[in-house]
Amino acid sequence: MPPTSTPPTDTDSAPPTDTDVVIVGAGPVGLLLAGDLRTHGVRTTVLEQLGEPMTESRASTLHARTMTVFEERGILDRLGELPDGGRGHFGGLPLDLAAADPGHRYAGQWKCPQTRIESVLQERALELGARLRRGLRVVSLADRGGHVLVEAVADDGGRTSVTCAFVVGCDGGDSSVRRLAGFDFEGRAATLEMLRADVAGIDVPARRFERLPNGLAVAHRWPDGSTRVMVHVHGASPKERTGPPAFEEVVTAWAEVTGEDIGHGTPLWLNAFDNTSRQATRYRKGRVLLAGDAAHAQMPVGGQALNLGLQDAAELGGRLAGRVRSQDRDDLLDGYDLVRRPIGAHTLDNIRAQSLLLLGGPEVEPLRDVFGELLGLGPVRRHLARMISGLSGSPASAAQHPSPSEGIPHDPTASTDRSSKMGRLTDKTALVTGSSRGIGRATAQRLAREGALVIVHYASDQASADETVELIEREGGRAFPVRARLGVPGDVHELFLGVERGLKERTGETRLDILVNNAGATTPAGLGPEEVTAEEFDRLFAVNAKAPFFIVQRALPLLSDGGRIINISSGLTRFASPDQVAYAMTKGAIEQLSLHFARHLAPRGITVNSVAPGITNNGSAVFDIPEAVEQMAQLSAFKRVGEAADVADVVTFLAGDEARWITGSFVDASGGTLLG
Ligand code: NAP
Ligand code: P7Q
Repeated sequence: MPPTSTPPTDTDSAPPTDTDVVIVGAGPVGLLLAGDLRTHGVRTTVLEQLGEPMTESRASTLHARTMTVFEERGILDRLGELPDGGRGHFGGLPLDLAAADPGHRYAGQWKCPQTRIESVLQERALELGARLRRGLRVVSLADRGGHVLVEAVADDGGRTSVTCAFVVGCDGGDSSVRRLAGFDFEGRAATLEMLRADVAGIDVPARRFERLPNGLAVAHRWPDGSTRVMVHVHGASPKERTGPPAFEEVVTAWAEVTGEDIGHGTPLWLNAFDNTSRQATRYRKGRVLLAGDAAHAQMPVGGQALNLGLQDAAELGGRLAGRVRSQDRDDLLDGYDLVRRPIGAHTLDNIRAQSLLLLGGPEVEPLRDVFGELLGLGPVRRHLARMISGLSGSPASAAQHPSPSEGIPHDPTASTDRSSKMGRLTDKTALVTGSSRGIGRATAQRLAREGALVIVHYASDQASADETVELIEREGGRAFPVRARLGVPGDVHELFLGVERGLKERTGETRLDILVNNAGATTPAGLGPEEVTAEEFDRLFAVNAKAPFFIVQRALPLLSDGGRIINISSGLTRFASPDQVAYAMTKGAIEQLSLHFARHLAPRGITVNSVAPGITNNGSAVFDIPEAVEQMAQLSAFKRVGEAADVADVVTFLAGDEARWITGSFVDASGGTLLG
């Protein structure tokens, strides 16, 4: 009988198990997870079908987020210096992955053969006390209410059984765990096939995704002198296969596409892969979980499959450990599905798009031309590079840049669990002005992650506001956009028409719990104090000072007792920068708003505070220029520019119950820029 999703019935009297967690599959994903579980003291057994570690290196690229995951666990030290993987690509079109975040210490991509990753992860897992049993093929799983009985068959036919509290399938695209537990695996069957081989004794020109009239060819010389060739003949559909392709097939396809004969070479490794795109409809079924390729099948392009899988494991370890410790924390496991499945789905979409660009025939050329043009635009490059690097504004990638608060990011069992359905702000409503991008967007995302229904206010950039809402919804959060240009007559009225209508539709009332005055206008660059006109001065005050005052005034009847007002100021109220004098004056004004309203609203338990960021990456073009970023970074005591998330975390703290005793305060969130 497959395990079911009925609530666990284990109690203190449940029978003792052989181990807490059985991981099926000793690939990179299973081994990373095994090590992580051991750091939390979870008894962990890994069952692997192969008697010996794999000798072939399917994947070899590590992305920025994975590098951070490895660094946090000391795995990078074990791997030693890794070569820079150079520029990346999107569907074969050049894309510098460093564009994701030039300030990130692991911006770009890094090379390490999968065999090396596996051996280091295995060494770590074993040192930490995981048990690894090789040569065992799992043949049945049975939920015995409170524990799972796992049965496996050895190469010699002998049977072994292990009882455990949880099973994690890290057993790849052809996962037995997925099949035995009855997970649905939905998506699209393959339509196109590619052949790969490592071949010794051939000398062909190096090729990076060379599109030729008959197909696509890639050739890359390994340090040992052998050559990795990859070839797709336009339209070649997947064959029924029971094993790897014959070398002759590769030779024929290579000749058809490049006109070159590699038949005299010696094949060292042969492999066929296709553009299958499938994902488990859930990542957890009762006591069985899936991670890596077991949870999602995709074309291996640009190393995304490996990185996605490793990031699944990184998210799961702390959660599963928390659940093993506390029977009432099923929410931790639900959170794993909630966080990782949308990221998987999004990655699969992007891989499908890439496979069309890469493997399509001449008919995709116009699309490639347009894509090539788009990739010339900084924000497009950054968007795609962030997605591939695992640095999109998603919960699992919250550690975009190691920030002080993320010292132990893989222990999500603390009360601040980011994706727990019962967040700290569940049932709260929040208005974040100017949340179409930058600090406002990051704040909206974090408040929503804590359970708040967020009003995403913006002035004109509807597409970006919609994207903020979409990012929130993709993580299971709730949000809606409201448009209102601030600093013009009728602005606050327009804003609250949208706010009240939206709240009424969704909650049946117009109660507002949290107000973040974030929208702000700045002085255009190059406008010195002598050049500021009366109009410019008035505009800055209208948006940055007058509008927040009247927003607070208008919000008073809606604000709940115990509510929160957070005004975004700037470190420039304490740091002299003459070009920004008028802007800084407006921020001085908003700090006064906090001080005096704090006193006024204290009887209602409403706190009012100012948060002052320093230079913060809000996605504007200047943050695409590494030299500029480097220079700006020097102002902070931590020698980096702030990330929007750095500020959003501070705002989210002030929005919570934990900050009830702070009011009328100025909070410096500038990474020590004011320390001198
Ligand atoms: P940003 O990326 O420039 O985004 C500004 C946001 O405010 C957008 O959502 C924009 O909406 C909205 N907005 C601008 N003018 C508006 C107007 N007249 N009416 C309504 N909405 C308007 O912002 P940011 O850099 O994240 O800054 C957010 C806050 O932090 C601001 O108060 C800023 O002064 C402060 N701050 C920023 C930094 C920094 O280095 N980034 C440093 C210290 C303080 P649309 O997209 O629809 O136009
Ligand atoms: O210099 C800032 C700064 C800036 C700018 O860079 C120009 C921009 C982005 O158009 C507006 C802006 C807003 C700011 O709040 C700051 C800022 O807070 C700051 C800057 C330089 C040194 C220290 C700072 O805060 C401590």
